[in-house]
Amino acid sequence: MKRSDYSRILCVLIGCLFVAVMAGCPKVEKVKAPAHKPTIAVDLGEKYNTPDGMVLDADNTILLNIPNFNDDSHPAVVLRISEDDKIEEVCTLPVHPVSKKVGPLGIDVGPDGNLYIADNQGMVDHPEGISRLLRVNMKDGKAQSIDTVAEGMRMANAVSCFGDSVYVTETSLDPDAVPMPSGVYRFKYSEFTGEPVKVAVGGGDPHLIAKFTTTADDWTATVGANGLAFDKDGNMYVCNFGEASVLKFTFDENGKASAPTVLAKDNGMKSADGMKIHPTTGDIYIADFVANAVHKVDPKTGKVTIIWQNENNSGGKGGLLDKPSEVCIRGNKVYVSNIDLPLDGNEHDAPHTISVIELE
Ligand SMILES: [Ca+2]
Ligand SMILES: [Ca+2]
Repeated sequence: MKRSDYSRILCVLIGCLFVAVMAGCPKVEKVKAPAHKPTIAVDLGEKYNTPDGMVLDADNTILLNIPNFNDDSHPAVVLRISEDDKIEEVCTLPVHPVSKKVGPLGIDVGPDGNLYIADNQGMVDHPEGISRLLRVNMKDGKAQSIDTVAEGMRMANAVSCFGDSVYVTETSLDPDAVPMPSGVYRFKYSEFTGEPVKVAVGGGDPHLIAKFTTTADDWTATVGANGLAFDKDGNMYVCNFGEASVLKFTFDENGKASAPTVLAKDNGMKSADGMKIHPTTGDIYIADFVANAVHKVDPKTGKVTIIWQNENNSGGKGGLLDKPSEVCIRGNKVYVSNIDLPLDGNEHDAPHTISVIELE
């Protein structure tokens, strides 16, 4: 036998050993195949230094919130990402009269074609309960005017339009409580007739239709309800950031939410931030801020597949994830917002990017 034949046999044996070891591992499937390596979809530059919420619009463009938390000398805006990944501004968002700042996180498009945006005032050092839900009134793809339609939340975060209502996650109802409560608000569009709907701060408001708690032994204990999505059957999924879990809620015939069940927890997830449901497969995709990862969660079994993960402080170079906070699915691609907040051992650094991962 030639020396090269021995090498080949050795490689096969090592390969078999690797497969055998992996087969004995828990059900987390760690995929780092080159096909999933993220690249840069959009290099946003300093003017758009902090990206967050995204949603696919009806014309297959992506709407993207830019809160610019990391350098707010540039105003917070909504961008549109074209099908060939070019950006244009949709509108500049109005600052809050008290804080003189605006913190747009989640965004969704209503059945009226208008944009609903969570203004998280907790992120701009005003957690006392002045967070808002903004509505950007649209016509022919252009912003016409902007209204505040609801106010009184502490940490308004994700937004999801479903049926006759818009839903908003409240990431922290009481930061001092242990375990820390958070939840989901529901506003019917029919309530938005005049003055903004005012919710009572702290959790006693009837608009709060779901509530749960978060327990963790580090800073993530103060970050509860985050990503939000509905499946085709009308079930509601909510990310519990600090517990690295996905909760599922069903509704009865009167629209009352069930108690949550835990669909998935840990299993490779270190936090659960932004979330989207794949329109054809129904799989749930999650941005994991702490792990610098994107996960796929099977909605039936709760099985977690790590689509991509890289080390902390990647900088975002070449499209590597840099504290990802949101995902958005377009065709066979998952776009990822790198919010790049200076938390959890991360530095805010250029480039400021939207990454993209190609699925099979
Ligand atoms: Ca970066
Ligand atoms: Ca960074």
